Amino acid sequence: MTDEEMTQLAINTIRTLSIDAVQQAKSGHPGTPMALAPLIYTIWNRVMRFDPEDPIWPNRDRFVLSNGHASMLLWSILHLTRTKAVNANYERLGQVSVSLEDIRHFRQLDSKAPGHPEYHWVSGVETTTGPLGQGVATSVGMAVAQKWLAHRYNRPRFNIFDYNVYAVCGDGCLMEGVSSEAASLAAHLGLDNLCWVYDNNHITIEGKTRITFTEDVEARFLAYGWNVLRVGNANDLERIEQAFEILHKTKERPTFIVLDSHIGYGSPHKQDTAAAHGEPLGEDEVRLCKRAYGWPEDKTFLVPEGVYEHFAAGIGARGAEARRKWTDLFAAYRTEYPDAATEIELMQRRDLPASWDRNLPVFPADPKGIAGRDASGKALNVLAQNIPWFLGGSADLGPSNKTTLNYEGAGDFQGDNPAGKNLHFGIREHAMGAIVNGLSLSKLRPYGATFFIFSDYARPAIRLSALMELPTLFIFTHDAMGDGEDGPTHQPIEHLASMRAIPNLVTLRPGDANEVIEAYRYIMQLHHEPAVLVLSRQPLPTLDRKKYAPASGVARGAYVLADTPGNDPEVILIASGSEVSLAVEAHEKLVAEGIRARVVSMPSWDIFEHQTQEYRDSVLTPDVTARIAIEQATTFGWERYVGRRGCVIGMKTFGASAPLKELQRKFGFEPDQAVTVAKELLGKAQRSRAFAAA
Ligand SMILES: Cc1ncc(C[n+]2csc(CCOP(=O)(O)OP(=O)(O)O)c2C)c(N)n1
Ligand SMILES: [Mg+2]
Repeated sequence: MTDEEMTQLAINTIRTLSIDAVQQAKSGHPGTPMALAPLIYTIWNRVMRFDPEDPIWPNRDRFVLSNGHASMLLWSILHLTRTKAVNANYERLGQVSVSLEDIRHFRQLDSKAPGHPEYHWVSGVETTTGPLGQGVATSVGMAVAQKWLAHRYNRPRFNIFDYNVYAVCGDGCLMEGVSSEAASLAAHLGLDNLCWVYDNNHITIEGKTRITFTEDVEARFLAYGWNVLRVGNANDLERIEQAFEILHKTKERPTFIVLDSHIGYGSPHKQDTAAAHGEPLGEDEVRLCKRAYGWPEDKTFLVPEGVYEHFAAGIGARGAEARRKWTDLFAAYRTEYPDAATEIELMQRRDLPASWDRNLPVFPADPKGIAGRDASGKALNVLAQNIPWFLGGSADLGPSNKTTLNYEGAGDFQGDNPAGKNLHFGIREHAMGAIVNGLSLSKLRPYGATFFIFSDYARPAIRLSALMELPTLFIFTHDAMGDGEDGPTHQPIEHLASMRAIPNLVTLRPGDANEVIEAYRYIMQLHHEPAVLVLSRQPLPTLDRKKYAPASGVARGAYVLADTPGNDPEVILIASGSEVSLAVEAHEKLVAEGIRARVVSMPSWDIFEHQTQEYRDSVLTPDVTARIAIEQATTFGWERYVGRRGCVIGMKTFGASAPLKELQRKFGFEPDQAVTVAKELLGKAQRSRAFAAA
């Protein structure tokens, strides 16, 4: 067999595995794998530096399949390259990541060939994709990370980090706003290590793109500042390879390759139609396709002789050699630069440097206090100096979010200053979320920030962070009505509930400056969960921790902050954030009137839910049914803690534009209100309007 014939056989193996898997599963997307098999073949077998033996080798090229519905491309190539599996502790397991059995069980429970690419479930998947646009946007974070890592760790003769990032996307990805945000920033930053290949097939689910997508995509990317190339035939391997050669020579601009393709290539009845997109071809059409490829029509899941060996001789040999060279290089690097080498190794395991939390401030009691965002700013500036690879920024609200790192030498990340630790995302919250994910997938410790209200604009990426089990951090300030005059467009209501509803996401709303610090202490030690930190704009009294319980209780999600002498409450006030000091004030008043009140500070439902039943019962004593939750957010969900006989002082409407004090009065966020409700619950007062409203 000639080389060319072998290549064609390998490409058709990708195609037919994809076709057979979708047919077997009776669901999935065959058309795009059929069209893009030559592209995937070229990237993997001829271009990428990736060692299937070690899919987490730090200097590997990254591959992102942003059009995640074409997942069979990834399962096929991971299988054919015999990429090995690693576990969540980054240990290599020796077995293959995706077996032929997995592919036979495409989209079935427990198969390592799920519907869409899932990071953390399948080794070799660099990021979870499926929500269109996320993959390409995330790839920008990966490219930023490479630039930052190269600048920090490379030395003369030691190119420890010099990898590229390849992302493949379709019409859908480029219609989504998030990709535009990310593309704009990628060009601004001059990310010449980044390449997006656009599968220009003129088809989406509803039919031809002419019904909805008629802009000049190339001109758009040129205008952003990308280097735009076009390959007019998706089956032309030489041209595809040539385009990547140009990418490698291009400086200071990312590269965008428009690849004209035919969805369902080879299918006599479905090629170039939306029918090839989202359903199995059908038995008869499958046979016709195989005939067109010169494939045995009655064979399924066939990997012809020589195909595994062909990939082993291509990406296998090239990747092994590249990794071997790098491993030797790194050994020499370790001798010359032991500290830098140690940092790189810590980072790979998501560990922190020794004494990462030294100099974290402790705030003295202060009735005037300090804003959550200000305490956070102090913590960030300490942590970023202790942890070199802890970095981040805001979507143009740094001065408001107090997320700017302003210590000497922190610097701004720009194309000409890849050392900078302050990332400027611009007003691009959604891309910020995805880029933060990309940075984290590259093992940096990143944070992104904006007003809590605009978490809506980043939510899809935050959700993926949680799904991927990434230890990212999202800092959201202006957490409630503190910025009163801005009015209801800026006042979060349902946002806490919405964050709390995302599985595996740790949401924290600390009640004073020391709780903010403890929140950071908790967050920084996470390995597999993202965190959302919800902070006040306005000063919150710093509680006297000699009088009240220590802020270290934050690590348990909720804790008894103030209690009755015998730890024997008749009413429990539960609060988070700015309402904690309100609850404490109410507590003082109740105690003065002889009512046995307890205050529970509850910065995090998520953390609390993970405590033992015994601990939870010690905080929320089961037989105390007089419970009041106080939170400047939707009442939605608080029933679980106050029970049927409790009461929630919260929001059931949008807010309003007015000074904070007036809003607090209007919506009942005042200590006297809490006192009244407590008495009502205990049957010690007349039923009031407030109680009826709550
Ligand atoms: C954010 C988002 N919206 C909608 C979908 C559902 N969806 C999956 S594929 C697809 C069409 C994508 O068209 P294109 O990217 O051109 O892919 P092709 O059919 O050409 O492979 C849609 C709407 C999705 N996965 N993500
Ligand atoms: Mg398309």
